[in-house]
Amino acid sequence: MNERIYEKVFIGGEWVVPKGDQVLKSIDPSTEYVWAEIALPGKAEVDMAVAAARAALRGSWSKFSATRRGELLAKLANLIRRDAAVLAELESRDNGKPLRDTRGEIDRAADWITFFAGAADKINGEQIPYRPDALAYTRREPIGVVAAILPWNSPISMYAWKLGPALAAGNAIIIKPAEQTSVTAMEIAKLIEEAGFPEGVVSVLPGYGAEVGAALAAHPDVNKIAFTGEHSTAQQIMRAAAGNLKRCTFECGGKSPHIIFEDADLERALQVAMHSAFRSTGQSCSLGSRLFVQRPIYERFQDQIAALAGKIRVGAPLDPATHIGPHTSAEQLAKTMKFIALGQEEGARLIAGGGRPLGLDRGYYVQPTVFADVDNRSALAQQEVFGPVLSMIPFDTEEEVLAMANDTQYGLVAGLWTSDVTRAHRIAHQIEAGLVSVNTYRPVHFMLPYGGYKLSGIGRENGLDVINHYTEVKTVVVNLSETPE
Ligand code: TXE
Repeated sequence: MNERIYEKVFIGGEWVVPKGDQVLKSIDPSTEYVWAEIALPGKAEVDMAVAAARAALRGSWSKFSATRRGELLAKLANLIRRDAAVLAELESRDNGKPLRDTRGEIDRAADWITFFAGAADKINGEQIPYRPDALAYTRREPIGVVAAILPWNSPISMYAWKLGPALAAGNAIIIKPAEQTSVTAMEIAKLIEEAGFPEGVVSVLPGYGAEVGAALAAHPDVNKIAFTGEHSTAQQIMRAAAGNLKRCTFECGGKSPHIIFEDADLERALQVAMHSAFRSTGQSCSLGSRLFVQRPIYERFQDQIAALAGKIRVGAPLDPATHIGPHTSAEQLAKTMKFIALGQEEGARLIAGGGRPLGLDRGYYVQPTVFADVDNRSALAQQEVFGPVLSMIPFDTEEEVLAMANDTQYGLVAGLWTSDVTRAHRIAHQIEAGLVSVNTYRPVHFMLPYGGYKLSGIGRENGLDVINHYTEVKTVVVNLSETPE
């Protein structure tokens, strides 16, 4: 029996029964049973949400002061904190992440929204010394209707990353959660209603990418798409968005290099390398999935990684002892198993995992898997697995590892461990990635701009930088002389 049924979706401040009679079935990845059903909106509901967003932008929302917008966001953040325990449990059921991870993710999502609540009334234009007899200044105006198309791997984080800056800057937003994980999006819609945002400022449209997502991407009255997902989907969205030249920001995954030099603090590097390879069952865009280790310490490191990988507890998301849960979907599990087979065909040496864990008969589980001696040009090292599969690659010199690290179509995150500060900066400057960390890995934070080079995306999220992607700059020039030109 389904435990959660949502018959209505949140559009224009109201709960609306979609015109079609289709439902979205959400599977609990630890049991493989459908556990939630959500009514599916279609083209009619997309039009309705866009019209409501436009009306809000013309009406009540445009009259809100920036400070008041911030207050509403802060209220929403507090409601998320209030309901964090329930939201975490729902997310663990829907997505498969262990409770301790979803709990942390929800707290962070509230912090993210709080940060942008504070930013709302600090979005300034500038005065420009254009001419002595003129006043020139810029205004940062909202772009308009934003459609946020979300992935399934970190549903609540991605919700917050997009909603926070969009509303702080005075836009209206339509959220389309991923079809695999829409339950918490529906729950947060209730909190948006409770916070008291004016109708139309936020609508939540669950649905399939090819239908609801594509309709939003092509809609002539949507002004911006904020997307996280696969780069080939971003390319489709870009084509669909070309009609009215929508502003687009994309965050599209990676194959990030994690580099350990022999002069590093090896104990810390080892712990962090493990965590960065297997967190979220490997379903994270920022994994340190290519682990480059300098030759003199390579063998020792390899043995330690293999031993630690074998100790990771794979299990049910709601079990507090679980380190990593199942994949979120059967498709993702199949993709991981395909890459494990491919790695072996390509001649990489399997040193840990490689199969399904014993004793877990149902659920999309897989063992944390480590391959050693991986060829950086192989498919295993070049393509995003999005599963708990680590590729270890030895190197001798700084030049060699830098060339290999940059030899990828992606460029999201990079990490390096060394005690040589000059080398650290030298590499950080040459690496083609949007976020480089030294002696830590992936410091993702609301204050720090985040996004990719190359196929990892366009634009940045987080930090005050992201506000540029949610505003249009308007230049105003006022002639102050008596003789207008
Ligand atoms: O992604 P999709 P999928 C990578 C990861 C994963 C792979 C496939 O490697 O294995 O992508 O995942 C919506 N128009 N990442 O297939 O399809 C879709 O409904 C508009 C990395 O799930 O890109 C969902 O809401 N929207 C990533 C969202 O796009 C469309 C996180 C993402 O789904 C659409 C997720 C269309 N034509 C996957 N087609 C990261 N960067 O963290 C789909 N969608």
